[in-house]
Amino acid sequence: MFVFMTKLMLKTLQKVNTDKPPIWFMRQAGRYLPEYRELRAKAGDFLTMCYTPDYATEVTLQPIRRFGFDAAILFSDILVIPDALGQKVRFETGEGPRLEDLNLDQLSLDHLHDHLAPVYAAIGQIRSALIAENFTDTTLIGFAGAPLTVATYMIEGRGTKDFMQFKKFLYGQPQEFDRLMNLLIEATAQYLIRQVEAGAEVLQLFESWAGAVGGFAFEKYVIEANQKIIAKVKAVHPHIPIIGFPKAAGIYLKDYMHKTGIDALGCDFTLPLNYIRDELQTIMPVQGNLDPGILYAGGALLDREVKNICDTLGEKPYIFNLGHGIHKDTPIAHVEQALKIIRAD
Ligand code: 1CP
Repeated sequence: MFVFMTKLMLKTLQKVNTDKPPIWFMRQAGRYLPEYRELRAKAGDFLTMCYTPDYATEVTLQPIRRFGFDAAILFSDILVIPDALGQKVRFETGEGPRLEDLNLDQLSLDHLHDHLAPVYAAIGQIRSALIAENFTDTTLIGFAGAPLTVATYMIEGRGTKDFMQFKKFLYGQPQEFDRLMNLLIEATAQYLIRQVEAGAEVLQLFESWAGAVGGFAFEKYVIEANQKIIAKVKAVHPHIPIIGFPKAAGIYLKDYMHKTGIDALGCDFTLPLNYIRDELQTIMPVQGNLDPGILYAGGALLDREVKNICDTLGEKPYIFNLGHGIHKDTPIAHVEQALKIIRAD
């Protein structure tokens, strides 16, 4: 008899209650793992890792082998999109991303899929590796940065704390900014559609810098831009679950949830658990939201906070995750401590 088993993560996204929540951690592949650091040293360059399917597959699998997470996330970066559009990106060790000066006239969709072909190949290879290594309940998440977040890097040329060059462009050259956003919307939608075709089972849109704007800019460049991408993806793949992660969106969160078409909300660590349970989890499944700083600090507080998340959100579908990416110096023992509590609860 053919028995159809749905994966834990997919069940939760279909709003089915499960005994235990699926678990994965944002940025779960990365420098806190010695096996990652070893491979990174061998590859030499971060983007080489992203664009070499063997490396990307290996690194994606590393946290799954070590911790048995319920979801694997494609090893790549949100900045492969500017790179594929023609704005060269490089990563200096310990310095973060550097992008060459933005020139809108030089960006184009023409080489998008050629450039990203290794990423699509990696997705297929990761799916095969998960099966070969018997991680048959592990769901593969594909992802992209949302346009506003990616645009902050394209305009600033690097990570920023105050977003002032970005805002000067957004508010000072609105037509040019719209041109950039429209290009990113199209590129991101096409990229995500191809990821699904290559084997991604869930998608996450990282709007990590949603909290950088408010008012009309939030409405247009966060909500509308995310909505357009999701509509384009769902027009081709209506059943693909999409998780939105609009970090620090505060008072705009419910609007974001109702208008973008996401299936689940990634909650950042600033959101109070009772608010998530009473106001957000009543709308759709939620994901989150342990403060990576608490995971880094460890101790009795980590035990309490993890248990509190499980107890507060456990009545309805939720995915255990962090409220932002794991810090690179996080002790592995703290990850194990958190997992023990979630799994025992
Ligand atoms: O080895 C290294 O030195 C590179 C460190 C690193 C890693 C491991 C970067 C550079 N990116 C990544 C991988 C990555 N990035 C993943 C892989 C999958 C996983 O989660 O395991 C994902 C999903 C991302 C997404 C990403 N990149 C985001 C959105 C999530 C978030 O943290 O808010 C952002 C903002 C980036 C940009 C970026 N890439 C890398 C760095 C250091 C940064 C942040 C730069 C900054 O703003 O200071």
